[in-house]
Amino acid sequence: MDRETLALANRHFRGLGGGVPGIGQAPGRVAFVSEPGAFSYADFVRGFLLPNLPCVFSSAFTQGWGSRRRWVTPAGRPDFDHLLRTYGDVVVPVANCGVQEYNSNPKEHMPLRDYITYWKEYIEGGYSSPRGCLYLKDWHLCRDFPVEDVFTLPVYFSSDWLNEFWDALDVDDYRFVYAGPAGSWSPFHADIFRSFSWSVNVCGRKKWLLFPPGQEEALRDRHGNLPYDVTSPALCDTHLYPRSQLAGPPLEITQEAGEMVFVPSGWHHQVHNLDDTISINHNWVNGFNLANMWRFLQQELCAVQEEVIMRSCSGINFEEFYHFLKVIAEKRLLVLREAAAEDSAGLGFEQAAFDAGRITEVLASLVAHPNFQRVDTSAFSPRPKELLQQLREAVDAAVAP
Ligand SMILES: O=C(O)CCC(=O)C(=O)O
Ligand SMILES: [Fe+2]
Repeated sequence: MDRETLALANRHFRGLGGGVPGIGQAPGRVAFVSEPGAFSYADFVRGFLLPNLPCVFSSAFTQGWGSRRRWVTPAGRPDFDHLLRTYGDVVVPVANCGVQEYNSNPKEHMPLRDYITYWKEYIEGGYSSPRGCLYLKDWHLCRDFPVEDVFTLPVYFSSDWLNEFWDALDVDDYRFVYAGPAGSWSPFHADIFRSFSWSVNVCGRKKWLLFPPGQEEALRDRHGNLPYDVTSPALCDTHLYPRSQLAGPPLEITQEAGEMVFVPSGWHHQVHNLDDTISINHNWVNGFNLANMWRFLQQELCAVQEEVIMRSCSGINFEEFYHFLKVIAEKRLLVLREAAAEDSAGLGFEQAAFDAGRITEVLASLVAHPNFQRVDTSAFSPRPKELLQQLREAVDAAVAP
């Protein structure tokens, strides 16, 4: 991050005064970025991260990726033989698109070999099977095969605290492979913790339906529940969905092979595979959407009232959120104190200053939260208020002329 972008980003968040950005008027269409050489990280911050708007990057951005070379036949179809040879024994999660379980699909686990056998039979059966339409989702390929040359992380997505945090703990990640036949789909949702996501089609095409934050409120049914399928004719039934007429149409994207979609924070979406498709999808959080994550966790707490239940709903409680902030904060403090020349994302001193500033704001709010004040922090190292103090000093020093 350069100094000018840092100043712009700081002004943006100061202007919000701790609030979360609205997006104002939703754009009529999604921007397309065609030229890697003519589009910098600063352009991405200015055009998409700060205003929280989606965009599509052309396939030129993923030209050299190992997965695009090796997982795809010359005809542009999934190379089942290669995938079988390389990953056939790996056990992968598979969702059944035909069965609704709350607003999602039940999952089972099977070796990739069995999934590919199913997939081939599904194609031979004219895209139909007595087993229904099965969709391989959320396969942690990078966790299973850390050294494979599958993709090159684009610089735009390189400030990725969720994966930085999990990598530091060596436990988990939010890096996924999806693979499924034409017709497989992901029900209407917003991403975990209001994270951003990026998604690249290794082969095949996807249709995305995207709704800006807040639009989903008009799509709730009369019980307040969000729809499972926004294309369902039931949404026209004003008795069932009293406010659906107020919702604008979704922004539509047809994502071609090799193209990369940026999904901003808190945008609800539904995704349909138009061909036999393999994609790489990551969820990521950083200084630009940290306040959205924090607001989401507080809303979850209001919804469930019990922190223990909260953990089972969103997968994280306030104590763990503190731990997440602490791990990232300490790494940024190292950069700012010049003990380390670069942060792990390689985005430099200004990025570390920006990150520390964003953590300071959210940590101050966490420390002041009554539920966090009930947590016994006496054994935490550093204590939350000490960390806050260290961050404030480092941020002040970083902006000093
Ligand atoms: O590709 C899909 O089926 C879903 C992708 C998605 O929801 C995401 O990347 O956020
Ligand atoms: Fe998603």
